[in-house]
Amino acid sequence: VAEKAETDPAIDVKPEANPLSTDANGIASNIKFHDVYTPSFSPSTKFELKQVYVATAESLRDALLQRWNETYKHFTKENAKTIHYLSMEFLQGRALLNAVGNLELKDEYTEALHKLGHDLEAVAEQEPDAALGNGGLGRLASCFLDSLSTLNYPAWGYGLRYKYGLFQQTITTDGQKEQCEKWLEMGYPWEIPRNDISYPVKFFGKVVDSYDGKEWVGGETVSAFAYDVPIPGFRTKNSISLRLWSTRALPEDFDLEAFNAGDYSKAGQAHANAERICYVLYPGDATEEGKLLRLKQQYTLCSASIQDIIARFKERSGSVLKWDALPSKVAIQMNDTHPTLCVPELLRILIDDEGLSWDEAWKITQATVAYTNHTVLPEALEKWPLSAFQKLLPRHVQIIETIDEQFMNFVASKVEKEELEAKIASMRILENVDLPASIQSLLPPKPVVEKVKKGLKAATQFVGDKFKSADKEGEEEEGEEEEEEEEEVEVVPEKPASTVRMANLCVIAGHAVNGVASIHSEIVKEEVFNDFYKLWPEKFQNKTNGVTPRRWLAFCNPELSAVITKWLGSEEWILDTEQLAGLRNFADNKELQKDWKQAKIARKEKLAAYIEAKTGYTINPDALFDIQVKRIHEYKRQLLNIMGVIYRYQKMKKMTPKERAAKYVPRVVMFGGKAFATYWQAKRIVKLITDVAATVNNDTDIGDLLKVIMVPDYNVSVAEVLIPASELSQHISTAGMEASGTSNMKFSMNGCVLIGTLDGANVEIREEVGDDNFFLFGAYAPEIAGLRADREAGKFVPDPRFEDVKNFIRSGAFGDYDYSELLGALEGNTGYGRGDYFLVGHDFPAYIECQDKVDEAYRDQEKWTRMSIMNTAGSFKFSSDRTIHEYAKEIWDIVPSPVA
Ligand code: T68
Repeated sequence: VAEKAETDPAIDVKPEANPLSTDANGIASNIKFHDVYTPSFSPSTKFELKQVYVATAESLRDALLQRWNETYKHFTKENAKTIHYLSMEFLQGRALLNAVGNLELKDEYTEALHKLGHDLEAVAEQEPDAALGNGGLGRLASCFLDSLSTLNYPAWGYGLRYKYGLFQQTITTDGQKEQCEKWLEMGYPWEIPRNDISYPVKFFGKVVDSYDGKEWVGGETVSAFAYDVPIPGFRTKNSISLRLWSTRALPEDFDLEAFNAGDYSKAGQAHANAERICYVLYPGDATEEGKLLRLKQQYTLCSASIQDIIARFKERSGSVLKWDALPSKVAIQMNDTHPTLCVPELLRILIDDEGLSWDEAWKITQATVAYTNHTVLPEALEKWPLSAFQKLLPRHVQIIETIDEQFMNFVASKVEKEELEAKIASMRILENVDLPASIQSLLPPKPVVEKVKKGLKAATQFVGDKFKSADKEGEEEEGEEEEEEEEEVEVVPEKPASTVRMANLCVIAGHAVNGVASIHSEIVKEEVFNDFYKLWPEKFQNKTNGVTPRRWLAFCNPELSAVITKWLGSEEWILDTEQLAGLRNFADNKELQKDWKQAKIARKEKLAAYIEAKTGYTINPDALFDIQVKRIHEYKRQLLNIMGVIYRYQKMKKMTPKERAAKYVPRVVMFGGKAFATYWQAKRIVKLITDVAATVNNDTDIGDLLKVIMVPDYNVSVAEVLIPASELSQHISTAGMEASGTSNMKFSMNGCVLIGTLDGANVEIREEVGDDNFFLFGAYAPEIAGLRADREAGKFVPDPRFEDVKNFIRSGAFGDYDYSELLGALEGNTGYGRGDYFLVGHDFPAYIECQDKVDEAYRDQEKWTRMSIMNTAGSFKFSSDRTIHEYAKEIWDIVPSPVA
């Protein structure tokens, strides 16, 4: 130890509990205290990065806990209306630098760790990402929590504590490989298990009539336990909580008898069943088992959260419990349809457990819940097979049937009799389910149905018995002659599977429905939910997404932040992003431009080092850094990007070195993103990117002029390295298909110029930063349907340059992998996934021409830097603080409640 003391400064620091210290000495001893007295590792004289990370996180947690406790006490005392944000996904990323940043203790922690012989950034890198989400939807939920806490709103986040988050991606010569992600391996020092908070969550069983209503009996019950992750606000004492549920069976469910008899699997069956629920984010749902598991997950989130919300409401109500006051105290936001079950669950508890009437319970539920839609892709609008639902949640099915019937009655009171059947078919919750008699009787009498020829299938699924009787009537009216020609059969219509349409339930039950960018909200009103919009225009709103400027600018890009603060004169922009617009005044200022470029190059150098470490490729920090990061999906069109790269490469190869250098600026095209494990087309795109990279990056003719990088395992913390270093970023989805996008906002905030289609939030970003500072190309949303129709009619003539690129890939220029399935999807005339549904071929010429303009603009560095400044300046609207204020005022009706 004595020997170590000379080299290890940590030895000099005495372990001492200083949970609230804000000076470096006190913090250092507190970190040491945790290393010694709340250890996670064996005692040792070594105080290495992993140990330091955990002890530092625990020290920060002390400070957060104090804030959390005070905030909780304060909210309880004030009993103000609270928003409960329910989401199956939260993409929190790392917590350490966010916590020191939000607590404004970065310098103090840097110094404290220095005293302990460590570097804050290196320590922070030990933390695994909490990747409890797929992409934009999950990250949005995390940004919202940051803003809710910062803006002092009374709020809770509710989610699931998946043991394994989104898979870890490795990139090999075969493309993407998935491995289990293990964020809990070292424990998770940020969470606080609340051993006193658990709720029973029940599945299966049956419903019986009881003397005062319905009773759900039998079945199996698991317990959902609460784990709280503190969410610190910036420049406030408020700290809210993300409550994550983890499922376990109770000790009494362990079958000791079976165990002693040697039947271990039977003994632990209940435990295994319970724990399986929270094993992985997004279990594959291709099988019946998978569907059931996913539905169990959704119900666990909803049931535990609703019980928790109600327990708190009761506790705060004391002796004056008034259920009709619930909506004045509780708002619930459903992040997409995944938490839809909170609607029937709230109804069930109010009716079955609390004894309210249907009408009272329905009124309260409607006034409490609201729904955000994040997608217009039909395959992403959730539908559950009614059979699985019935098995798992029999009482909820009854409740949904009642909502469905009441809704149909409502529709009947609003629409013409003639259109009733069609409207009901498109809008009701249950699909392919016979109409209840009460609704049948409202339909106009069926016209006489023509005789049906043998083998002909019924056109509609909703006729059931009526079909047969109508058929018989027809028989009487028609003559013998026809009878001879057409052999009559009794038609039993083939019934497609009955499903529960979650989005319809959300729209019917919610008091507000919102899209996430202006163009998307219009599509929601005019297309996806048009019938509902006509019924309830007042329900539909837009809430353009936003991102937290703390994590996504102030903390991840300290260099640029310092420049912004210097030129704006204060740090106020971190809380009030509108001040960023002030940068416009200096956009032409040479001094600012110099500062700006220096900040950018610093981040580019960091990224270059990162890329080298992760991929082995060396990239030139002076090249144009061009980045596309997002989930790999055909509609996001990474394929368009890589085909553009191939086109560029082909052209370069045909030029002399001199011509090449004159036409092109050196460019590094980077991709990042994960493909869902069974989404083969997406995986082929990853494979193509890696193949192109292997060829282009090793081509000595090309050198630094073009490099292609597939950054492995893209996640929140990788985004924090990529985004600040980017100069051009690609948001090139088929118009009308990307609901919003949020990385576009982060890039723009970090002074990156966007190339994109007029889709999602691109539309609004372009409005704010100005047409000159955005590279626009491609078809517009209203043109898409016509273009697809043209294609189906065989009218599309592909650009020869597009054909060349396809042929080049087919020629084996990038290896011998068979890309015919990938390229085949770009051909033919029709069909989803075929006939180039995503219009890559249509937009290709405009895209490559637009990319030429990018090169030209980049050559003029002064102009480019100005564009970059104008992007940051114009990004002020895209703070999640603005978004949250809008939700608070226009949907949730909540007000800030800061701790004094
Ligand atoms: C994204 N949606 C939108 N969905 O694609 C994106 N889906 O345009 C938008 O900016 C973002 O939401 C935030 O509003 C998603 O990320 C999913 O991840 C998802 C998960 C499960 C099922 C369906």
